[in-house]
Amino acid sequence: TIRPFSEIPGLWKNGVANLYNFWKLDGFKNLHRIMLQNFNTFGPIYREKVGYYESVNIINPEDAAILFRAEGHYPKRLKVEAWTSYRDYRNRKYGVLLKNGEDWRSNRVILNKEVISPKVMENFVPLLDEVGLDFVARIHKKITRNGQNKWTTDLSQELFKYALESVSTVLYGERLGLMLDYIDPEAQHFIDCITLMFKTTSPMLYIPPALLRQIGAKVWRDHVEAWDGIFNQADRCIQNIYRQLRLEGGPPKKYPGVLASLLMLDKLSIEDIKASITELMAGGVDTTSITLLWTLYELARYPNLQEELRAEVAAARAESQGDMLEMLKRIPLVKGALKETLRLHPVAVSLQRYTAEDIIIQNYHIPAGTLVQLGLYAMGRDPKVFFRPEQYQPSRWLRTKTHYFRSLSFGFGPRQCLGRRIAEAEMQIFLIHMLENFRVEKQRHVEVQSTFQLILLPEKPIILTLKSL
Ligand code: HEM
Ligand code: 2DC
Repeated sequence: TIRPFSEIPGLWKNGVANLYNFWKLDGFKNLHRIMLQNFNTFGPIYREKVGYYESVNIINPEDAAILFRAEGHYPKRLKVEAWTSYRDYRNRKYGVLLKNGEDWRSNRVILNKEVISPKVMENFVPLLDEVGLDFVARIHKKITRNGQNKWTTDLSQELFKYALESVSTVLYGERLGLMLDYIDPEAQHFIDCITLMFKTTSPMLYIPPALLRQIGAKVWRDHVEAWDGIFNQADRCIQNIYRQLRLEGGPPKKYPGVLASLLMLDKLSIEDIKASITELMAGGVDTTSITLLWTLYELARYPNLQEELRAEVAAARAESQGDMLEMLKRIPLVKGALKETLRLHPVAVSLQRYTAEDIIIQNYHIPAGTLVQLGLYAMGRDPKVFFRPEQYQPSRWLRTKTHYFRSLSFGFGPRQCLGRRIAEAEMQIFLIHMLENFRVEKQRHVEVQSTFQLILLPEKPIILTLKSL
């Protein structure tokens, strides 16, 4: 017999009391650990209400399959009110990230062609390869200056710059120059604004931004300042390309970037294009850079694996005579490493959908319109889902059986990450160049945990040593 919705275990009766307990557990930073613990307490499904945020949580791949089958034609994830409130407050349009319904779909279909179709990857790869080469050249210079044939550092700032340079070169078809010694202070400010924007979002998942705005709370003010900085910088970049396009007139000789392609295509309004380009630029920094940092950390922990990856890259280089597009087809273990990093250190703690129809999960009835969350972080560490989950083992992804609703780091279906292909290519190219040039080491016995700042970040700096090969 099917059990009713009201019998799902969990704490969902008193949102305010739960928010208080959540706050006492420092829940704003520990969401991933709290979710893991809730699955341990309640089993593979639980209901929860914290503040005004109400959801049903699941962890099994089979249940994820049921959820995504019921996502409907206009999949909708949790509305991040802090982000929509800012746009409403400043009278700015929503981009693809925040739109819903038909408006989302029609924008997304056009963006898909310019951002994640295989056809455009041919244009992106050479641009990204150039940034990768400049990055390793920059590290070589740092090592030389250091004078000891090695450089020990927290790479996160360098990686933020690599990520912003990569996504910008693809969006605008030109370089920002962030791999140089003296960078535009505006670009650095943009990077800082993104971090602040993420950090100030998490409390507002539980406390309505409208309320925080009324009482003039600092989080809200900081959040507005952060988005203002993001939009100002993106506006400058967009204006610049728009002006160039006006001056040039005729069709460009080389690939002009996503923005110019969208402008020439003339299928989306300029305001819609600006909104989504801004989101792509902002979404393209902390996500890939932190994933790369975690990957280097794992490779430093497993030196033998690092050598195995290096050998794969060397063979791929030889077979493809340096053609990067070809090379990317010959590095399954490098791809497995990135999947493995995202399994243990996902950017998104959870995936969410509002169900479009009634479904049954774990024998409970779940009515249409319910917010259901798949605990990605918890799933990645569940021994029932992954054999020896604590081990970093890229080769597990070489078996197809591993994949059934388990490889979900970028989300699923038509609403999955729009930046996915850019992110994957950018990260693969980065690892290729790093493995070809440096050995990565770390101090022993240093374990780094995650902290939740809307996305999951390392809770303390990751210090690595890079040695020239
Ligand atoms: C959405 C993960 C990098 C732009 C998402 C979602 C996830 C995700 C889980 C939600 C998908 C869903 O609900 O099914 C990641 C990870 C990244 C990454 C793990 C890198 C390691 C990027 C990059 C960009 C980007 C580089 C921009 C170039 C976006 C956008 C959306 C999105 C615009 C919203 C798409 C929509 O609502 O239609 N991402 N992301 N992401 N991501 Fe990413
Ligand atoms: C955070 O409980 C935890 O890709 C919440 O590039 C549920 C939730 C909702 C939406 C998720 C968010 C979590 C994590 C960060 C995500 C976001 C959707 C898109 C965003 C996953 C899981 C991200 C990082 C985008 C951000 C682009 C933006 C800054 C312009």
